[in-house]
Amino acid sequence: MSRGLVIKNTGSLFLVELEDGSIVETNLRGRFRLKGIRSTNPVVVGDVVEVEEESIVEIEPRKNYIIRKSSNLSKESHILAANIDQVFLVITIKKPETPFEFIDRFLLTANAYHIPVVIVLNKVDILDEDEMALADAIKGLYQQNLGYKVIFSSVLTGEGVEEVRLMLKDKLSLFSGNSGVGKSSLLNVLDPSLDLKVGDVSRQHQTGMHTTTYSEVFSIADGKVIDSPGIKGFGIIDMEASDISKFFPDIAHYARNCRFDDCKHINEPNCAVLEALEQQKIAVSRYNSYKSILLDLDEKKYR
Ligand SMILES: Nc1nc2c(ncn2[C@@H]2O[C@H](COP(=O)(O)OP(=O)(O)O)[C@@H](O)[C@H]2O)c(=O)[nH]1
Ligand SMILES: [Mg+2]
Ligand SMILES: [Zn+2]
Repeated sequence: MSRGLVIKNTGSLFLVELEDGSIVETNLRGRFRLKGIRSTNPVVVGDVVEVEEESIVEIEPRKNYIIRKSSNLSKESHILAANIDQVFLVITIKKPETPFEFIDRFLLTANAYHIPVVIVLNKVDILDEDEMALADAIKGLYQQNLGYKVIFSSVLTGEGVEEVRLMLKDKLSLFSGNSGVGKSSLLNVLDPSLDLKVGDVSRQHQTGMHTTTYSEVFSIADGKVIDSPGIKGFGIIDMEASDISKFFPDIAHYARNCRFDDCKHINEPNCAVLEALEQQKIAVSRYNSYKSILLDLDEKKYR
């Protein structure tokens, strides 16, 4: 039996990179299939598996995984990838502008999934002075206040690229972010042999709306990166209102002092969060994201 990492899944076949570096094509053994895992796909990229005679006979417990709900109707979920060490959230101030709410929703979900996030603020080469000041403020908020590493980068000048490269070493990483922020461009400068398509047309569009595009693990800069067309951001997973403030550490910090234990920090009396907001101890953008996510939840509940 040998141990390996699932690097690609195309339907019923799984490519597994064994510990000696060789890559084998495997399938799932019959009896293993019956093990009743409630997902449309029991084995995914990022899984560490035991292989015997070209069959996957065991999956090691996952430290995390990210899912996509198959559809509103079905209760089944589709697992996109497992055992992710870190996510690089690529954002830009312009061309395109990444909304704060997108960033905060992303951080919330990653937090719930227990996946560390590194924020890469790309395209700093096109920022004027005012926009650069905004970039510094974003770094102040997310790095100094919230503890996320923030790396300024530019594919054109090479700024930040080495820093990203060093962080990839020996890890399984995911690159996320809105379309057009420069994910493929960054991966290409990190490893030109990848030759990913850059520009407006995403690979998904090229292959047509209804084709399933498969996730794949690339070896790059002494590490591994998952390229998954299905993951741009990741949706908010099912959460209770109380979970949301828990995963906003800046809000949770003050929520302890609210008068009511179940305070939602919207309009309750003696709310320590609203007080902190007024005193500018909580960033307005963060509070707005929190509120918007909370209201979305309420809407879903009453639909
Ligand atoms: N000025 C500038 N343009 C960039 C940078 N990174 C990417 N781009 C451009 O942004 C566009 C989208 O890049 P792409 O890598 O396809 O983004 P993706 O959708 O996130 O994969 C392309 O036209 C790139 O040339 C950068 O650091 N600076
Ligand atoms: Mg791309
Ligand atoms: Zn409150």
